[in-house]
Amino acid sequence: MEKLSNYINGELIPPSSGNYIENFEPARGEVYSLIPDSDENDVEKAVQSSKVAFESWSKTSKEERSAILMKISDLIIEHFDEFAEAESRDNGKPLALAKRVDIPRASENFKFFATGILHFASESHFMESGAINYTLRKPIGVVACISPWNLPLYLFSWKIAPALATGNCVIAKPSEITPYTAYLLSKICIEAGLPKGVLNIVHGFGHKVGAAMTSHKNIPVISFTGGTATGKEIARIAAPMFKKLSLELGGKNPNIIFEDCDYEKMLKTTVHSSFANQGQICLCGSRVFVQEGIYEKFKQDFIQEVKNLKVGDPKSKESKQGALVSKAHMEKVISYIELAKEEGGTILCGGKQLDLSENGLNGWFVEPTVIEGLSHDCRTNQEEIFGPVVTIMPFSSEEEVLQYANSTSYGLAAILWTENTTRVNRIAQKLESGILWVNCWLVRDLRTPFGGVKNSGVGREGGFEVMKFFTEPQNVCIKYE
Ligand code: TXE
Repeated sequence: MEKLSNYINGELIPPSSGNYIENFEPARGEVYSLIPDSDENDVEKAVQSSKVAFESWSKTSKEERSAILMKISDLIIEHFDEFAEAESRDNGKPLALAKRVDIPRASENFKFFATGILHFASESHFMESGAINYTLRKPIGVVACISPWNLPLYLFSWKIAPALATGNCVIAKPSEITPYTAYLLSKICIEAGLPKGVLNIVHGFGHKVGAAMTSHKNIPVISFTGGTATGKEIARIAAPMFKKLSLELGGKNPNIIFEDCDYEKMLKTTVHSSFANQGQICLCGSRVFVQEGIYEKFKQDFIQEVKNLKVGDPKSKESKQGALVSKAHMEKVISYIELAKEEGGTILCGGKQLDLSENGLNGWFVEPTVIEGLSHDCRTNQEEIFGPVVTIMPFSSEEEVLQYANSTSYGLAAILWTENTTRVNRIAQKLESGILWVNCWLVRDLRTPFGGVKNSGVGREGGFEVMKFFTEPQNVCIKYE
C-alpha cells in the first residue's frame, strides 16, 4: 500500500514514529493509502528547518518569491489531471467538481499571491509638526497553517501562498482525512525549486501534530480553518502565548429569498448553494427562508430539482453528488436528520444513506435532503450539519426574516435574493455575517476580505487583508525639524 511522506527540510521523509494512519476512499469505504502518524518530534524538525530557512527567505526580494510561487501555480496546472483525480478519490467529491473548482482555484491561489505581493504597499503618515512616519511590513517568522478536509488543496494553498509570498516560512498540516493533494504539492514544491525548509508539510492527527504546532513557542502565528470547537481549543492555547490568530470556522448560513427575485436564476443557484460538494462547504446556505407568496411554488420546484441530483460514483460525469468524506461524518449527518424528525420536521425528499454497493461503491453516500416544518430556533436550525441537508421555512416580512437569519451563534455568509436594491442595502447593514452574496453564490474575487463574525471566526483572509495578517507592522517616526 502506498505510504505518503512528510515534506521536511526539502525532503520527503517518513514520520519519526514509523507509524501510519489509514487513509480511506470515501466512495468505496476502503483504505487505499497510509498517512504519516507524525508527532511533536516531526514538528520540531520542521520548526528547526524553517527557522534556518527564514534567515534567507525573509531577505529574498518579492520578485524572487513571486517567481517561485508562479512556478508552483504553473506546475499544478501541468499536473492537473493527477491533482483532480487524487482530490476526488481522497475526498469523495465528483471529479468534475475537482476539475472545475478545487484544482483551478489552488493554482489560482498561488498565482494571485505571486502577483499580489508585487503590489503590496505600506502606508506613510506626514505630520505638519515636522515628522514623517512610515510603516514597515516585516515577515514574522515561522507560521502555522492548518486546514480541513472539505476543499483540501484549495484551502491549504489559500493559507500557504500568502504566508510564503510575504516572506514567512510555513509549517502546514492538511487534514488527516484528505492528505493526498498536499502530498502531491510537496513534490511540486521540490520541482519548483522552493528552498528547503521554506515550506514544511507535516501529516497526522490534529490532537498530535496540530496541537504541537499550536503550542510551539517558535510559531507566533496560526492560520486555521476548521470546526468551531477546534478553533476554540486553538484559541485557548494560543491566547496566553499572545500568538496572532486567524480562525475561519463553521457556518449556518441563511439563504433569504424574496418574492421579487429572479425566480429561475434563484432556483438554479439555490440547488447549487445548498448541495455543492455534498453540502460540505462552510459557505453553503443551509437554512432557506422563502417569502410566503412563493413558498409553495418554490417548495415543489426545489424538490423536483433536488430529486434530479444524481448521487453516484465521483468518477462518473453523470454524478452531481459524490460521497461524504468519512463514515463518522456521514453518521453525524444522519443523526441530524433523525434529530430533525424528532423536532417535528417533515422530510420532503432524501433523508437516508444511499446504498450503491451493487456498483462496487461501499462508501458513504447520503441522499440530498430537504426538510420543512421546523422552527428557526430548534437545534437542527442552529447547529452546523455540514452535509447535504437543508431546511426550508416561510416568512412574511423583512423584520421577521432578519430575526431568523441572525438567530444562530454563527455569522459566516448569507445569501439574498431580491431585485430591490434599497432592500439590499437595508438588509446588508443588519445581517450579522462576514460575507453577503446578493443574487448569486460563491462568486469570488480573491481581493475581497473573507471570514466570519460571531462563532464563525476571527480575522479575515484574502487580498491585502491576509498579507497584513502575515506581516508585522513597525512604525518608523523620523523628526526632520
Ligand atoms: O474539523 P477539525 P473536522 C466543521 C464541520 C465538521 C466539523 C468537524 O461542522 O463536521 O467542523 O470537522 C486539525 N489543534 N468544519 O473534525 O477537527 C485537523 O487535524 C490543532 C467546518 O474535520 O476542526 C484538521 O487539519 N489542529 C470547516 C483541521 O484541524 C487540530 C471545514 C480541521 O479539523 C486540532 C471542516 C487541535 N487540537 C469542518 N484538532 C469549514 N469552516 O470550512 C484538529 N485539528
